Amino acid sequence: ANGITRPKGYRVSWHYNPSVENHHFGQTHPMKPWRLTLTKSLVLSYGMHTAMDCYVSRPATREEIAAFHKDEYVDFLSVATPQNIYEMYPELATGPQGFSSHIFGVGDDCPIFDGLYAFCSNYAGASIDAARKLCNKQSDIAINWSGGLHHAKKAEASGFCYVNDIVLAVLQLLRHHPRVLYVDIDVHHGDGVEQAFWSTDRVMCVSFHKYDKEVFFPGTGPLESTGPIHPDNPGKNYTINVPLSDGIDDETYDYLFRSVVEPTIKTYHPTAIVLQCGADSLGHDRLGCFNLNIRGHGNCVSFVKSFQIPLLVVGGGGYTPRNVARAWAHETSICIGADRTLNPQLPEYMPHREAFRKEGFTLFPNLGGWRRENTNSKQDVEKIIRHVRDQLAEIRT
Ligand code: TV7
Ligand code: CA
Ligand code: ZN
Repeated sequence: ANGITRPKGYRVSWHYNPSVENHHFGQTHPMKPWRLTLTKSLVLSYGMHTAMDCYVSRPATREEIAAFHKDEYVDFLSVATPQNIYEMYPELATGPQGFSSHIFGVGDDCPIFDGLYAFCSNYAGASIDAARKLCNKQSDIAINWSGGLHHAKKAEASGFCYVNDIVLAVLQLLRHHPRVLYVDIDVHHGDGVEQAFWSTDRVMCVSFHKYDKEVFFPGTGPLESTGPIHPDNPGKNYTINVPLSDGIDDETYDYLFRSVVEPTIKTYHPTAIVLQCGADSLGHDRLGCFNLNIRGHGNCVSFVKSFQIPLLVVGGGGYTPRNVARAWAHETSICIGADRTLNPQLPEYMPHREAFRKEGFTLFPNLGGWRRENTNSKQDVEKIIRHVRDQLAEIRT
């Protein structure tokens, strides 16, 4: 009745364990698992689940997490609780306001909350499951909106990320795929993934992000950061960074995204792609500073999908929950080829409909123009495109 049908000629799978919704970083912390509840509400109310293979993902095992993370760090995550953490590390109690400690990165950004390990193993398990579906060719596009936590390091939590599900999924893909392309449209730099694959040519990392060294988190990802410098290192030139400033609009972002991603795919010939869809690059995000609309953000998904290469789609940041849900529901519809079928008016009857009242129950509120202007000049954009073109010329085989 809602006109949603399975896509013709390809398969999409959705990987999710609703237990991730039961975890909370803290009252004032910007990361709200509620955005995943709202996303699910929209996806199900639009009937999009009927067009996908839906899996309740299993938690990642200790061994799976240890494929990237250091054993001591996995041990720490699996035993730390809000009750025992100060007994184990009294130093933590004396930390300054707004701190991140040297104890595996724990602090205000990455608090120890109840059920932390269950939360981590569940979002990571969903990304690994999704990667396996692509490897065994049961899916052409696999989606995990609870994943995309791109800052986590081998033995350190960072920027709301504890376990790097993207790195774990890429390692799974590398078992079957010679070359994996990683594309990251979160407003923050994808530093954890970049660092993990810095010295290999089997993964090419491309991140678009706000860059303002020492001011905007995490402070890495300038245009010149393109991999190791040593000529013998295979990773040289296999990292692409697209540093941006405040207020970038749909048109500029779309032009840049196409101008960077198309030549990258045509040069690198990835056999699988991972797309991190952090929704903090939307206008009106609580932490972000860009001006993108839901459609502008979604155009990146449409463009990557158009290459018809096995695709893993993950979430990431996004701090205005109702808009995160709008974006990821719209992007789910793009994945199943139903974006022209969906009614832009939200379903009449759906759980949590009230959460969308402010912008008037539409999937596409106007999110542009809240930061008065786009501070990325035509010259800045052209400089980036030239730099990427020259960089790709170095690796053309
Ligand atoms: C992928 N920005 C993650 C993005 C991670 C950003 C940061 C906060 C923040 C944390 C809070 C909080 C906050 C209103 C915003 C240098 C600091 C400054 C902690 C207060 N309110 C992703 C991480 C970033 C925590 N961190 O890419 C508890 O903002 O800038 C920083 C570091 C030190 C720590 N303090 C912030 O989107 C998922 N944190 C309120 C309560
Ligand atoms: Ca990014
Ligand atoms: Zn982010």
